[in-house]
Amino acid sequence: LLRVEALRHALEQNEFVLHYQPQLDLASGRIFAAEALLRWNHPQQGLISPCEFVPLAEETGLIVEIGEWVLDAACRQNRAWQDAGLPSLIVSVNVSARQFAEKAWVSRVARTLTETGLDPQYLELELTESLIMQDVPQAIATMHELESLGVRLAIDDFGTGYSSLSALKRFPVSRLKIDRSFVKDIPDDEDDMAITAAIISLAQKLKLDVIAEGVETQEQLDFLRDAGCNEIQGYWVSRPLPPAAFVARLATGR
Ligand code: G
Ligand code: G
Ligand code: MN
Ligand code: NA
Repeated sequence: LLRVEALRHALEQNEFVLHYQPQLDLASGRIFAAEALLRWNHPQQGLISPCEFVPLAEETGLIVEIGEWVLDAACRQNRAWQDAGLPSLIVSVNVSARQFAEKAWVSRVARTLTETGLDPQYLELELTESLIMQDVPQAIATMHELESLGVRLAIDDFGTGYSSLSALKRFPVSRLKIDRSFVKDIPDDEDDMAITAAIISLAQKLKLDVIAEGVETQEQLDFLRDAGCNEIQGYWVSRPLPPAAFVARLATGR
């Protein structure tokens, strides 16, 4: 049984690590961004998926501290890659509702950018639709504060929540991430294909970037490209990779 003390211990012992999943721009054929994904490198059990500990961290509120660690580590890593002469990338970080609701969060983001020396345009924060919908006016206010810092905002798991299209227009976000549940059954499920194409066209009309998640096959990629989606994330490009493997992948040029 996982206890919160074990998670706190993991944080103190620096046992959390980030893996990076590349995002491919189909027009240029380049990896232009990466999503930072948390793992627990347990001394006995090895790598543990966030599905196994993020829920407890959310329940107990420890996700706030873990999230601060994630933000700091991702910004630090991205800056280190730039200092090493790698092409500049956007790194996106998942934000939990508890973290987003913290009073001091925006100033914490600002401080992390200053401390790590990362140019804010290379940080993207992924907010889920359900996080935003918990308190729309508050979320919009916080999003505007984050926008003023110069960071990018994305809506994660787009299509699975209940954000109305009129609300979407008021969110200062730069891109939508199409949830992988819609991508998974392309090209077999006509409804999922219709929904995916509709999200892509909505994004285009609102002048937002749009990325499809969970792309695993050439057929899915072909459908998405034909529908006008130029950004791809998923096993077809790469699994999430430890930093060294991610850099090796970047060095291949695509
Ligand atoms: O990478 P993976 O399958 O293991 O991620 C599983 C889930 O954990 C995803 O829903 C992802 O959004 C979430 N997750 C991964 N990293 C983080 C993180 O740094 N913070 C939060 N809050 N959730 C994360
Ligand atoms: O909720 P979020 O979108 O942050 O979750 C990202 C999760 O999706 C990570 O756990 C990651 O490992 C997983 N993932 C990434 N690409 C694929 C894919 O192509 N197929 C499947 N099944 N899972 C993926
Ligand atoms: Mn995500
Ligand atoms: Na997602």
